[in-house]
Amino acid sequence: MTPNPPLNIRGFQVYKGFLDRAAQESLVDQIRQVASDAPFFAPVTPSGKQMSVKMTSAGQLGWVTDRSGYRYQAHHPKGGTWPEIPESILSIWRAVAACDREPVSCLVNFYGEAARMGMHQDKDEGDFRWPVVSVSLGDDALFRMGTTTRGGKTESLWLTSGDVVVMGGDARLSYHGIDRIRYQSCSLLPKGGRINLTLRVVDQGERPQQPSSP
Ligand code: MD3
Ligand code: FE
Repeated sequence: MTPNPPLNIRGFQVYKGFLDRAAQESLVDQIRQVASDAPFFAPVTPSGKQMSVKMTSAGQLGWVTDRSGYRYQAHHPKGGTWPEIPESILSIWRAVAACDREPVSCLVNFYGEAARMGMHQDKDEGDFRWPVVSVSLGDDALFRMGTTTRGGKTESLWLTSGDVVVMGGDARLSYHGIDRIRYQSCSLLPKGGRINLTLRVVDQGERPQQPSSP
């Protein structure tokens, strides 16, 4: 793993082609293993809307949403703890995150043909001093990054398989989303689609988190 220097776009560090094809394939194997222990589920927003992505997690805490709100929790919605974050995924964090903390959560988002993710901020982590690291696998995705104000100026960038993005510092609370994917643009996942991993440090203090709303 000898990365090209990152592009810096609005404070987001974008490492194009960070993972070669072999590394991507082995990550997909690891994610299949995670998903066999903690199956993908269909998240529902607090207002009752079905999200178009499917999700699961690895690590001590996973991000979930349902009618009671958004939150990190120690168990899968169907019960049981989340599997550990695979070592190969932790090593990506160590290579790019430039911080002493290890991630406690690895959210796995799966995008099928029509999936997207609306503009939002990530604010359920309790402590925003730590970066968030994102890994893209499979089909190309149109990533939109904004500012810390809803409705502010945005810039778009195609993320492709093997790209790694670090959101830290001022960019940590920026609005961002995925407008669409280019279905079957990449052969990594035989049936097409995109997987995004997001690695995060979550600090909930002593108590489990109260669910939040948008
Ligand atoms: C910018 N996921 O899970 S990853 C999410 O591709 C999420 O699945 C998208 O946004 C995806 O919350 C985008 C890029 C990303 C992740 C976290 C961020 C960008 C971010 C946190 C702060 C700012
Ligand atoms: Fe996000």
